[in-house]
Amino acid sequence: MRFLSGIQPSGNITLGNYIGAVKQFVKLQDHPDFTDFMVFVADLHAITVPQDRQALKKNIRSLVAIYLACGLDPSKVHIFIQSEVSEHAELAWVLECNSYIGELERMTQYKDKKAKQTEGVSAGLLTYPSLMAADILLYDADCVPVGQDQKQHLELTRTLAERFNNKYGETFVVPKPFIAPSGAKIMSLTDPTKKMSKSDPNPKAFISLLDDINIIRKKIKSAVTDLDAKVAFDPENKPGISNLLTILSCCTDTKIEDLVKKYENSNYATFKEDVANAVVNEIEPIQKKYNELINSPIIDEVLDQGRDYAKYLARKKISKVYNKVGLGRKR
Ligand code: AQP
Repeated sequence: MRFLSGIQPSGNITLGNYIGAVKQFVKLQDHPDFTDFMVFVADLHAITVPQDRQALKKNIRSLVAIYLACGLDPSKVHIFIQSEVSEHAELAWVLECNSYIGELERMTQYKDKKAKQTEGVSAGLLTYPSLMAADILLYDADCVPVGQDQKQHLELTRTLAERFNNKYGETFVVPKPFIAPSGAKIMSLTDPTKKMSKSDPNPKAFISLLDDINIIRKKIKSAVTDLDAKVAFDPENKPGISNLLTILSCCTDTKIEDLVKKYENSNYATFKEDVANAVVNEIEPIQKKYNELINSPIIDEVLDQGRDYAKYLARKKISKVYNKVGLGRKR
């Protein structure tokens, strides 16, 4: 089975991206079901909203160093940059021509991001799911791990694959979603009803894996909770405390119900102190490795290998697609 996933370099990767995605990849890279494991930097997706050129370049390299620092092993995982494999954009165009505007406009993430845009909304924001479908279908990925928020896009990918296969003959593998059982969604620290996002304009809303350790402690101590003063798991009525319980559970590999028992007589200050310690214990070693890697030639070696491997698979698939659609010279 081929595993494939990517993260946008749209900011510094957050504790949410780490718990919901990278930590899962690191666990799964040793899973015997996966004969092929591909993780990329989704830079083409990042430009669907405005990006600063220098910041984008920095974030791309930084994300690769983070992947490695978190434990992705380049002898098991092909790591590459999406824009270095031009077939992603080529297949995205073909899939866009087989996507309906109505189905793209129905996507919740498009509606949310559109509402947040203060200036013109790019056509790329609307067609983002067709590019995501191209990322997956280009490699016949069987397994694509997604958080709840990306589930709708994966369903559209399945629809597009089936539509293309029906119209032009068997071409793509229809991918299955893979949703991590717990800790899949980490919420904002300032508004725990909203997802923690790396592009949140308020830096107090998220923990970046590259935040100074003291800042991380401060952000957790000032995380929005409630006046109830009882540590309990109730995402609807106590979203802030429930989010901190989820974070603690994921950072310590402890069940939420065991944590609720442990803290039933604790005040919020003690509980938050323990959450902060657990997050720091998880992030500090990653930062140490990151600092060793960020200026080392290893990053380019890993990316060259990843690009060559991805390009080899992608070229074969795009030639097949162009031929089926009738593009280019007669074959
Ligand atoms: N808060 C989260 N909790 C758990 N998982 C999360 N992911 C994102 N946020 C959380 C997972 O991280 C992976 C990569 O996400 P992405 O960068 O491709 O897109 P995103 O979901 O839009 O992430 P952000 O941080 O919210 O980025 P911006 O601010 O640029 O939109 C995915 O597997 C996602 O589920």
